[in-house]
Amino acid sequence: MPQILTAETLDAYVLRATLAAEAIDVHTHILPPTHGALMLYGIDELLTYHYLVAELFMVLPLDAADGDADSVRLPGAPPGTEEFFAWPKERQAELIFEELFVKRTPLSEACCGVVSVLQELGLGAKLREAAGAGATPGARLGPLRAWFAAKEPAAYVEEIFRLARLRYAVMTNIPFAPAEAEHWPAMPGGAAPEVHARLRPALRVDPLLVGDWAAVRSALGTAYAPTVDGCVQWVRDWCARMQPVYLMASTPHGFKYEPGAGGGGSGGGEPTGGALLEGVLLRVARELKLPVALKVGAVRGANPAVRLAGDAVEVADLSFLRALCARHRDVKFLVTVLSRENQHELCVLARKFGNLHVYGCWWFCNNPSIIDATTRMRLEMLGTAFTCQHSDARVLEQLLYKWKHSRKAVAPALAAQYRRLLDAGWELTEADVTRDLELLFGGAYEAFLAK
Ligand code: FIX
Ligand code: ZN
Repeated sequence: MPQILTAETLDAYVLRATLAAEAIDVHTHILPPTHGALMLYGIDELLTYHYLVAELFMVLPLDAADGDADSVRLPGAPPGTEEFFAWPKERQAELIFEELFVKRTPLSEACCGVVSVLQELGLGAKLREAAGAGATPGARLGPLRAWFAAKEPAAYVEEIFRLARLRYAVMTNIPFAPAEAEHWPAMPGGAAPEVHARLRPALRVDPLLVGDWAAVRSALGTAYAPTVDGCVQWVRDWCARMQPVYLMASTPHGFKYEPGAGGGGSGGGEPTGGALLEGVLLRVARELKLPVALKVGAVRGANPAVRLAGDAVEVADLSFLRALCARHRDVKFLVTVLSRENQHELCVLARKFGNLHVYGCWWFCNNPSIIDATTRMRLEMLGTAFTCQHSDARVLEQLLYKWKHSRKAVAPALAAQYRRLLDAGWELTEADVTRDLELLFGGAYEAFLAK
């Protein structure tokens, strides 16, 4: 007998089912244990997440060294940005903990995330001790550090994925970063490396979308011709080596797309941005039937002094996306936007183009209030034909809080939409909810990939 949901049982059931549903994380920055120190985990990595670095520099006094070369810093004064980044990670983490968790209540979503993670791992008491009056600043984090240090990385990945109720996560693999590239076997001829079973590769190729020929040229090295064709071969080889699930790039701010520029660059001069986009990225995507995942709306380096924490957001002009989807109907685009103002237009475009799939609430949109509003709108406009969330986790344990907080934000939005359906006269079963959650938490993404 199907279990029929009523107005009375709906909310509690949807919350329970959403918290329990297994999800696919379609975009993270987690790297496998085989990448050694590039796999980030533990208390120091959690505390030095760039979201928290941004919050630290909001509360520290202005950095005189940034603006006035003649000023002298007093001994014991808080560090400027340069000095801070020169410190060992442990010292950076201690300052962030002192400023954001001891001197202040850790209220923001990113601070609250650290608290959630430690609670999920059964470390709540150790956290309270660390933040308590009895602990001295330099020694606060010692017991927490010791707990994480005892973990064996590969088994720990498995443990976290089970706790977060994730099937697998897609990584961000950047062949332009030498420290990452060296972990993949030499090609041609190198066998594909064993990647942890919970992680799948994605080939990140921002310079091709940005038209950054200098970066592409240096990645080609001496083994590839510095031409569009050489570049195509380089991307093909990386795909053979990595077996990515998609190609990914984020657009530069103010991005424009000029259709038809793909033919240039094969002759003498430097390939143009259009040639790298159409003649390389879209060409390889089409040839290997790989989707292109786009991230739209970041303004990189708005404050370069704080490094990764210095990126900002813009309301993007999405006319480029309309043109891309219309012109390249045989290429599939997975798209997320950073500005909440772009979310509505993105939904409309997804309704127009079967080659466009919307995924996740990215970064500055990955806050419960925005997830709630965005998910409600997407459910109304797209039904279950979208992927409601990705974590963007950089540190392994962030999977715990990002998914827990997202599930709690998605459940009421979903229940509200079901309530409308009940009011309209539909009979809803528990099995319907299970099927819908499967789609929203990764099934619709996999169906899009298989299209
Ligand atoms: O471009 C990206 O993949 C972004 O997610 C990152 O650049 C960003 O630093 C980040 O970690 C956001 O969550
Ligand atoms: Zn990301």
